[in-house]
Amino acid sequence: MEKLIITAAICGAEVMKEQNPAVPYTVEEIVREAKSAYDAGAAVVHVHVREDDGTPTQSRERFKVCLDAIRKECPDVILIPSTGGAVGMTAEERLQPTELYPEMATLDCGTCNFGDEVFENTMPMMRAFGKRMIENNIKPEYECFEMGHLDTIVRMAAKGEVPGAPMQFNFVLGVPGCTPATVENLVWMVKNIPAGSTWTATGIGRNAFTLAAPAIVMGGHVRVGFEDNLYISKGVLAKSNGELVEKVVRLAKELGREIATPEEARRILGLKK
Ligand code: KMH
Ligand code: ZN
Repeated sequence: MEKLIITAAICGAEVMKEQNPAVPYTVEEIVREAKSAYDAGAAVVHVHVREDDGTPTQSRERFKVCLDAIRKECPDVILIPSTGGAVGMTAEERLQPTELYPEMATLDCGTCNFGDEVFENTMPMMRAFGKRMIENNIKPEYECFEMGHLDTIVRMAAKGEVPGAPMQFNFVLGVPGCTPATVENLVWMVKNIPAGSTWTATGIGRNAFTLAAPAIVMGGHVRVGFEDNLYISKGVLAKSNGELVEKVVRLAKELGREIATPEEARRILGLKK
């Protein structure tokens, strides 16, 4: 089995300091959280950015400042900026980080309920995102919140509308209104990816670690972080993203899976850099 790639989703667009004071907004705070995760064993950081007051933004300039600042502290880390942004943003707004030519970026694979809101990813939007990533030579991390998202994106890849093999999927399970974070659902997802693909499991909220454990055993990879879960254990807020990554490292050690360095992760994901 390949070594385990741990991704840290350090801030997201929705969670706020009122929920956990360690949620980062400023450039300095974003770097602090990325470094805590990297030092703990994360090879990948999934990046959203905020204004200093916490407002989510997809500003190309803000992304550039944050990505450059993270790279200074974590020189070889794989950075996956978000093109999902926050619910309600336009496609053009969301695509801004792709103008910075990151080696990877997320590509969300369909419209879905997102709590009380609707996260819109229409077919024309996804074609535009796929075209941009093909043109800018960016490897997508295909975010699937629903079983149907997986079917959709595999068909789009077969038509050449989005980048194809080897595909990297992130199964984000447990968002209220989307596919629940059960082992059964994870197994269904994994059974339906094209041969040669890689995949990561992200369990939302209390499912963060209960989905991480089967992913470790099944040969997948794991994402944790404040974007997905604010607690280290029931009722106890995590002090940092690093603390969440450390818990995955402990689980992996107990289950006999080694942790991938960024260099090893690039090879596993088929990245050229
Ligand atoms: N903030 C969510 C609505 C992504 O990064 O690509 C979408 C999201 C997905 O976080
Ligand atoms: Zn995200």
